[in-house]
Amino acid sequence: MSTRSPATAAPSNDPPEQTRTGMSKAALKQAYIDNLFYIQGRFRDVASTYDLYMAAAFTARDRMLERWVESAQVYKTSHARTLCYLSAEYLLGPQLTQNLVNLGIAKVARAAAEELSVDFNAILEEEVEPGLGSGGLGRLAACYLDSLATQRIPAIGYGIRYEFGIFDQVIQDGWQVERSDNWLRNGNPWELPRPKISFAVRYGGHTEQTRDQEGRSRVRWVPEMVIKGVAYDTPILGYGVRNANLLRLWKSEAPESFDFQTFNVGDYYGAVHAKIEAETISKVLYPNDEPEAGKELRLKQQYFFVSCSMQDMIRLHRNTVGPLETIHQKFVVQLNDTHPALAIAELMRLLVDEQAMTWEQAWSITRQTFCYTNHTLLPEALETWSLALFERLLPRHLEIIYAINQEFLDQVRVRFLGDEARIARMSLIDETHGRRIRMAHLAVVGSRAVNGVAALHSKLIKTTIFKDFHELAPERFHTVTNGVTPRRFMVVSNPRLARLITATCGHDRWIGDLEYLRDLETHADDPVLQARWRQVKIAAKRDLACWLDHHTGVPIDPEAMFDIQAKRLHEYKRQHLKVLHIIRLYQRLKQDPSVSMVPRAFIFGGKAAPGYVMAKLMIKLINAVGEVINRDPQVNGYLRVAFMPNFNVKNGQRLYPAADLSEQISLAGKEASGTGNMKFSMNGALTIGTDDGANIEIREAVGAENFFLFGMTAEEVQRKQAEGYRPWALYQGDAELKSDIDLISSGLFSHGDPHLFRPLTDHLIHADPFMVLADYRAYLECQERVTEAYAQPRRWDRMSILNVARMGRFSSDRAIREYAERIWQIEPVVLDS
Ligand code: B1H
Repeated sequence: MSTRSPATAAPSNDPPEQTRTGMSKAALKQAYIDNLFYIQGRFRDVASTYDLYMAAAFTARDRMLERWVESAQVYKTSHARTLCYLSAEYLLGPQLTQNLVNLGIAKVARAAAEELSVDFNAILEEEVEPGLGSGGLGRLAACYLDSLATQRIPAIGYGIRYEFGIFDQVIQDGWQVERSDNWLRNGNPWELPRPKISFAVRYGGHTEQTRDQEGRSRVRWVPEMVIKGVAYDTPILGYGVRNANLLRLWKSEAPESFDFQTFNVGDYYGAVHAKIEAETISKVLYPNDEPEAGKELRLKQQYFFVSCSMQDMIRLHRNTVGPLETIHQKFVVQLNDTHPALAIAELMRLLVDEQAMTWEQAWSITRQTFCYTNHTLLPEALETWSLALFERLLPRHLEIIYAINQEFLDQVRVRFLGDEARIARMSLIDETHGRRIRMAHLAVVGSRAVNGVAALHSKLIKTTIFKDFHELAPERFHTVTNGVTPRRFMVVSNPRLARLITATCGHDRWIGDLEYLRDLETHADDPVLQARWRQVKIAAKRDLACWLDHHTGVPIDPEAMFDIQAKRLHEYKRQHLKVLHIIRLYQRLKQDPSVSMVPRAFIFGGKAAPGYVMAKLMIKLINAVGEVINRDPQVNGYLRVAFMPNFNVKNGQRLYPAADLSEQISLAGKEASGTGNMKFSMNGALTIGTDDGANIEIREAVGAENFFLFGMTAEEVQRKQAEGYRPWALYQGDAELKSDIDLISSGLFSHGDPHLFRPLTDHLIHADPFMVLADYRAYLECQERVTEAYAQPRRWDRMSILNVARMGRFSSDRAIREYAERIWQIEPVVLDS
């Protein structure tokens, strides 16, 4: 193609009015050329790969907008409820392939591009993913957006348009180094700025008592600072349906480009400073596990997006339905953890102060509007805000929270006469650690439904952090086990497997209803399928090995067992337990070079919070052990260790299809659900895992004989901790364990420096809060069973096929249907045609 005018594709067979968004190959080619020309201002000969990517993205987007407008029109006239999903994080991942799959044109679009001599894989590599989340919680929100649209639930996802998402991780000398993620630098073709949809957000100042015209007392908030939130919309398509929903992210701006009043009195620099301060609010995502750092800005962020979202919800209600008294019938708000829990106080403020509603009516509406999902029991992740900071930033909201608390505690007093200890435990204000606001208590008190994210987790919240609340109102507690979208984590990331499943089942209905994977079950022993299954796996392993070699310099034999642990680095997830296993195998080989072993490639991926010193040391340890093992010809025929840098959605999509073994080894009771466990298993990896989170339900679903379970149960953990856990005794009592830890302390992995890993080894021996030592022996024994099974390929293949066949339950479609039916009471809205 060597053209200067855009109109060069072959004539289209679509009717003329359809050419812009036609789905035929000819229409796609024409649209592609047009977009390259009219949007990028380029013709083929001078177009960069990035221009080609943008043209492809706009070609997809045009088709998405058509569905989106249609959905908006139908939703507006239907009386269906709308779900507002409030989340501080959305880890969307690359958009192009996902959108083509959901449009149903993945194949034809690729063919169209190739006929134009465009290397489709190269343009996919060009895409920068929006990393607007830090881990499972953010990715869950993205899976739920996909499934909400697919299940035809009218929904708006609300969040923050961070200018910098989760940092990019590079590994230097074995250490994690953070690089800022400037994902917007080349523009974002998927979003539509909505400068006219903007709201004022206020901070600071004080409140005043006033009276309205009827003489009723009112509160007026006189803020110190006012900024503006502007909407940026991203359309979200469903799969196999015409429904499209909306992700609306807020960007903070100064109300005017300059504060002219200040400017006129001569404080030009002050005015510019105020503008910068406003823009700072949506500037950067905070990685979690960051103790205390940047707290004030984080609270500002939370209030910022929650205030814009609640104002927008009221505006939408006004535009469509009308009387504010019915807003809870039109909208349900789901809080993704406590990060948006301020929305409860904000809706109260808007209704009472700005809409002049009575407190009683406003509270009744608010209580019927919100639902809250808890994602963690870890004490350090349970959000609290210092009262002093809160009062300084949000004085009116503090008054509202006090009023909610007083009314709530009065009820508790009546129910549990004289139980003052209970009052103190349940209060929204924690008086034990210098006065702090407990966001989880606000979320529970202000919601009509509270849920955990897996069966065990939901049971634990009822018996630990929310025990008192459960006693007060047990009917409000629910469980919805997490799920992940098979579109992204099977169809997009593992097309070979998707094709094989479709060919074996004789249909592709499983993509829209994952229970249909059951059709694979009867073929689990079929040697022909098993051989193909193995080919698909080895091809994915080859792809990953090639990528890892290129990016880490570690050569890996695709025939080795790929044993993968990919998730955030955290002590409770116990990457160091995995390292102890590797060191054990290493020592076994060194002590007896004639010993034969199933070759294994240990592959890790994951980011550590920048301020989490121990997690960063764990990354260094993995790389240090890898360096010694990979270099040693005596062992490197059997063992390899690689650390995939920058584990994000895109890189995750390279890992899941290639895994033979999935490591889900958190201390029982600590991982609320886990979702990586589901992604691996859907791609045919077998799981070695503890009795924790969704592992338990995965094991039930796939069958105990197809799952490698080890370690203590959550109850045993609790008992052991109550009895007094003594890691030192375990260390002294197990010679192999001792020698594995001692090898780390010896300096072998740190060029002779015995101090480098001391903080880690000392902590294990003397404190070991996540009981690595207690599960060490059981883990090693279980790994023996893994090795034994892997040595029998037909048995392994059968187990792998059955894992996939029985994963239907872990589709996010099922999770969303449960939310819609049991918690939200929202009906699907079917679009014609
Ligand atoms: C999960 C978080 C989280 N639980 C604080 N909690 C954050 C906490 O930025 N922060 O301050 C961010 C995230 N993330 C995860 O949620 C659980 O650990 C997983 O077990 C679970 O699968 C996932 C989704 O429910």
